[in-house]
Amino acid sequence: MVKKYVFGTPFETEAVTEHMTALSPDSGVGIGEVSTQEGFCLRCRMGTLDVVYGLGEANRGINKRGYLYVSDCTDDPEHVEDKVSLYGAHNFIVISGETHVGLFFDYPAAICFDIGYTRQDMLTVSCGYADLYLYVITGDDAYDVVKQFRRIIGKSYIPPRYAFGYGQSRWGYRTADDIRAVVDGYRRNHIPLDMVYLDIDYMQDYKDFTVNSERFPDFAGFVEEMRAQQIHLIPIIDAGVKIEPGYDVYEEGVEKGYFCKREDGSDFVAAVWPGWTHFPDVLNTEAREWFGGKYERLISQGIDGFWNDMNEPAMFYTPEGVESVNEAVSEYARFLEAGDASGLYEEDLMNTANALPGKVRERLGNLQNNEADYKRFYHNVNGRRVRHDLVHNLFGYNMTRAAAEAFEQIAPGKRILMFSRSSYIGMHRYGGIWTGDNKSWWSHLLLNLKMMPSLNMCGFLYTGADLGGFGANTTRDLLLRWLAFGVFTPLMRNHAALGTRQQECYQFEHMEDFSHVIGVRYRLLPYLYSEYMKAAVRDEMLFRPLGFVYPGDRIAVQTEDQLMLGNELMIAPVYTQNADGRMVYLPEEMKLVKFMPDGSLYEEILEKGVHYVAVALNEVPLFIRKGRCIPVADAAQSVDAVDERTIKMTGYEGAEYEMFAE
Ligand code: MIG
Repeated sequence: MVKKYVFGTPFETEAVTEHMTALSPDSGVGIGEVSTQEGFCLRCRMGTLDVVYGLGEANRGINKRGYLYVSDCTDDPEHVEDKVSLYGAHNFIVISGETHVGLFFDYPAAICFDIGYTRQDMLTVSCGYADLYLYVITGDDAYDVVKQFRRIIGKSYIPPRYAFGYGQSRWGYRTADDIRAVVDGYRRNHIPLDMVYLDIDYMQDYKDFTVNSERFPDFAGFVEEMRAQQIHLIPIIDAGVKIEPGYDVYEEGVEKGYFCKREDGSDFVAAVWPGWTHFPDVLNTEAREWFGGKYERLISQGIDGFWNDMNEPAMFYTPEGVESVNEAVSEYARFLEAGDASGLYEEDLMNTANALPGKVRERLGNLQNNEADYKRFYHNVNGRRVRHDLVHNLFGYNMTRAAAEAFEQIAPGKRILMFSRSSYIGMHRYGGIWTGDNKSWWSHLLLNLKMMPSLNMCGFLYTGADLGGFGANTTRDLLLRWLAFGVFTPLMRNHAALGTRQQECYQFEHMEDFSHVIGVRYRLLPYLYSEYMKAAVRDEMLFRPLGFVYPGDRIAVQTEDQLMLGNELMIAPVYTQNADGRMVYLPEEMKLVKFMPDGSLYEEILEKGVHYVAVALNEVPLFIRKGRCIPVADAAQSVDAVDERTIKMTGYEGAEYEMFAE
């Protein structure tokens, strides 16, 4: 059962699509205690064995207990263990123990989930303003609660079929020839490939919807040339629109008043990749329609997929921020000249030889993504002016929605690939997400695994991480192990940052290992696609924690490094270096299937319990549930080339598989 409570005057985020009558919270919300004295605060006690699921794209475990998390979309590439905010804001949790209760806080500003951090047995959810909708969902078990939640937030986005292939990306591909070399490296070595991503360097001076004509002399022709090789090019779109007289997107936006504004009504300015930019006011219906319409420029040149970046929105600095650094510099100059220490920090007086005075250093350090800057601009929401920080978590959502709504006009009924960095629940209807700037760390492979079910709970099905790791230098074994997990994630993309070690599969020795591991993705495509479609159409999860399927099994409930995938499989990837296998827990008898490098399948039935499963670097293991089977095709070089006639059922004798019929 779902109950909707209203506090104060909430902002209508349109996260929930189902119309429901809002109840007054005067006699409680059925769980914990709510206070609206200073902002909003819900406190409730957790049982010792309760598990708390949810929060979508968040740090740490599948069970979120024991730490705190702040939904406050942030461009921060250092996803270390104590980071509390990443790029998304997914305010849905399920407290699961003797009872099972879901809570969705539909609130678009920063909100803190203290899940047993301050006190181990206490859940405290708090935010600055008591203006929100709170949805309280009760169900028979955790999965039942999730399904009810999914039902009220609308159907998940479905990408085109080709987007289930493997993609290569790198920040640093500049020219058509760079891209040709990548495609050639893959095709020549028979490593499957369906997509190559264009990062910011394809644009003319980082201007959205433009293409650098020196680097891509005939862009439409190049898109076609790639399509002839079964490759889709996926360009990036950034949130900031470059300020440049003569650039029509900039000029139109200014003229029509479609950019975010300062308090005095002038267009807000922030520096991002193009230099000074304005942000399109994607919370304004007309501006959203206008900005979305611009994607047509690339679609008309044959493009059928995009990724939206920097849409927290990220800022390097603002004129106001730079000014505040200058002020601190002047204060210090005054002190040096006249000995006036009034504006200085104590530490500066103690050590005037310090390279940078305290305040200068502090302000310089705060230039990027500064809290004060997020209070300096406003949105026009149906004629009402709304300060950005109050709706901060909705920007990426609405930028992506702008594109998706426009696609309906530009190419009605056509599926276009679309995924975003920043997001809020509701955006799952318009696109997928990738989980941002991870690192080439083994711990981030495990983090990738843990995030998948949490994201699915919040409706995000088309998701994945930068395989191999974005920042830092990858290693051959890390990339292979990460790919052996990535073959299961709907978005399967290898992406790396500028300046890092080359990370395309053909850069490493024994490329046949890569071609085999990625080939498994294509062998599993009939299963993965069919299960994805079922999950999307039936409001189900593609990845489930083991505890969702085996709720009575305490070990399953605590398993954080294995997942159920679709209805028939369990996966248990290797995520540590120098391992030739791993311990796997089987909550019931299952059939281990290993995709061997020679194309054969190794099959063995394993009893319920703990097993050490040997997995070489070039093998991909999975576990078929007792009495089930899955369709497996022959490997192929692209999604189009997967031959359905080669499908064979693999698993338990006599089992049947329900293939999703479109
Ligand atoms: O400030 O476009 O997360 O995937 O390669 C960095 C360059 C901007 C951040 C994205 C990353 C992308 C990078 N972008």
